[in-house]
Amino acid sequence: MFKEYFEEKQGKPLKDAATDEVYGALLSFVREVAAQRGYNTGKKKLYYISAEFLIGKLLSNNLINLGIYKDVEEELKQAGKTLAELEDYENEPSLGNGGLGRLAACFADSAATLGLFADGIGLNYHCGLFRQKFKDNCQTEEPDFWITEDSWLEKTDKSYTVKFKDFSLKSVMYQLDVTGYGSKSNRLKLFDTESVNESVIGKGIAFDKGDIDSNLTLFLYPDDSDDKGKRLRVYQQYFMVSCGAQHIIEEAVERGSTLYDLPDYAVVQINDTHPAMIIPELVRLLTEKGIEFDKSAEIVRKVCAYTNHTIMAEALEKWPVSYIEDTVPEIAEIIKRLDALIEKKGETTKIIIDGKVHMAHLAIHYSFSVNGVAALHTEILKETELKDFYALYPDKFNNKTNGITFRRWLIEANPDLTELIRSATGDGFTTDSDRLSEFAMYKDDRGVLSALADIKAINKRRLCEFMYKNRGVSLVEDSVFDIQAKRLHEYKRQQMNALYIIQKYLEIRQGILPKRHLTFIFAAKAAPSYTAAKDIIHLILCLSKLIAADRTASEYMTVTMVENYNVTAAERLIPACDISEQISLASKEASGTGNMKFMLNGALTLGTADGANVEIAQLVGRENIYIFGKSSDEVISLIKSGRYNPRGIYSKNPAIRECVDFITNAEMLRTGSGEILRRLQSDLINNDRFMTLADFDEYCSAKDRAFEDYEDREAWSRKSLINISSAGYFSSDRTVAQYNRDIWKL
Ligand code: 26Q
Repeated sequence: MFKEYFEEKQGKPLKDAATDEVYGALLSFVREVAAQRGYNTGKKKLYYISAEFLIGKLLSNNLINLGIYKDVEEELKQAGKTLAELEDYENEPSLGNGGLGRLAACFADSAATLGLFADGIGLNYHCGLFRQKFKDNCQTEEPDFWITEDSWLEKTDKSYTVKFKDFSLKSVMYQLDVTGYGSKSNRLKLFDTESVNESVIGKGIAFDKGDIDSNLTLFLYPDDSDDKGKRLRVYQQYFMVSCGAQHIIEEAVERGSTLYDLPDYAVVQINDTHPAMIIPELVRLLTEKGIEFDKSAEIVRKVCAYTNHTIMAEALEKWPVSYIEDTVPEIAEIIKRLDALIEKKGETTKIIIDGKVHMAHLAIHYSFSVNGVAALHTEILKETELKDFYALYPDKFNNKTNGITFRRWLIEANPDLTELIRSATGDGFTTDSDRLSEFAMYKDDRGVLSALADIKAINKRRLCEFMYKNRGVSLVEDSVFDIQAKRLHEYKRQQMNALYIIQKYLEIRQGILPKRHLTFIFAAKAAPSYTAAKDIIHLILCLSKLIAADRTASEYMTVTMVENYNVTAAERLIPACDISEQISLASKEASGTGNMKFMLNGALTLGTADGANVEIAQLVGRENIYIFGKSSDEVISLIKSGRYNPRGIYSKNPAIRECVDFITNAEMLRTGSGEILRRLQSDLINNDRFMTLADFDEYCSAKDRAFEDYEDREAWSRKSLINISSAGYFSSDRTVAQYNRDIWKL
């Protein structure tokens, strides 16, 4: 079908066409197929509002969801072309930082697949998150201009005026189709400004943060630790929620709402606090339509639901009232009135405390649902972080354990594994993830177990090719692949993994050799202003270089780091992984979703009892996972006691001391920057906020045990198979169905 479409449209044979021509035509073809399928409709609509949608490349995903992947692949092949070259040609949209943005993308896929009437609402960042480059063993940042002429984005004629204190901006609404797997589509609506101007970008990702007209939709705020640009973030947030709220009200009225009955027409899921200003903005718009203030607040509370993704105090947004006053004074006034309206249980549950607006407090008071993203996380919220709110509103709190879409993370990323499962159990698991459990029947089938090992080997080879292109490094295919891929953050403890590598290296130099070559792969971006995170990247890159230069050691181990980790890289890394590193300090990782992707692709988890790791462990059983380290209860009380003393551990434990000292030895100082390495080392000894040294011994034994177990190849394949067959629970179809059943009620 595509061949005919192409030749009619372009007036030339498909086989003579250049990549950009084929890509452009395939894009319009897919759009038309999606449009023919139609869009979900209904009375009540979900608006999933999020500052991030980390959607990944869309070509293959859409072809799979529309059921035309194989046909198009075949037609291209006949014309001497491959889908792979078109995939390479496509740019990856750069609209998210990490887990929270990727979750929004998985939910969009699942909502469409389940036939739910739902839009995503967000911003159209022109350069999105920065592109990461390594220079002198350090991260540098460049703008990522991802939007090209042929793009999935479609410009609409919808436009809203957003009024700030001293000026107004006109918005432009772009949209893209969110295809469902064998179902109708929904839309992702991304707002942009008319006045955005890419030429204001200077060196690297520098730009004038005050020039709101031209910069509002240039970049996705890249971190949760940068002080500069906070005001810009407030402008971005208000612009997003104002466009979103105007659009929601307009659509509800079109569908017949009187606005008094808005909760029958719209439900707004607020993805973390970044869009929480939609609450006062909706109140503002309702009062503008003549509904009295208290009534408006009551309506809004019945429309909004809030998801919390973190308990890290520094990531909980608190804006000085003055920032909001300087940006949109009217919204500051409304927030004050909303604060005055609530029934308070003392100081801690106020919205404005010491001149700062606690966005989470605003979201909790004016939502009908508050959810955490994994069982442990929700319990911690109720018992510690949001205790006073839980006492006030016990019925609002609920858990929705995260999930991932199997279309992208299994069918697209791992076609060979998909085929194996399909041939063993039939097709059912693609739409009913629970049926993945049927694959467990083959846990003692030697043919299936060895097929599974072969598939892992094929995926490793593909990753080797990718890494050669990405970094120019040659990896050893017949090696254990140990991977830590996630944003760089101290609490995620990439530094603990690095310390283990130092320990292994020292062992090898003493002649204690591993049974097989070990490959340690990192993939992570650090927020540009997050010094400690960048220091850890420097440590990893220095180790990588030092070990590669050591003739003997490099026969037994390789350390490498992916440059510019993104969804595309994840799709290569995850299917090739043997050991999935999920080693955050217990209680700090709300859920994690990478952990689920690795599990689904047959990796074994080496992790702490944190986030969704706890649920993974329950599902696979102790013998199929490597759990180590302090429990979240132990961590929480140790933090409370103020008694954690890393220097004590460092002085008493010679093995740990040797590894920590290594960081600044002569060979490291020859490889890297003394200033950075000393700073990092001193932080580990004197501060170690995330208790790396406390968990280090247990981490090393668990990891050594995993490497040893790997040598029983059949037993390892069995563990791998059990991980895959237990992953059905982590389908985002399940998560989204639960959101709908308990919260959205569409
Ligand atoms: C906050 C204030 C100012 C500027 C930026 C931010 C900011 C930006 C992004 C704060 C947080 C984020 C991103 C958070 C995130 O990705 N959280 C992850 O969400 C996943 C999905 O629920 C979880 O699986 C992860 O555990 C959680 O870390």
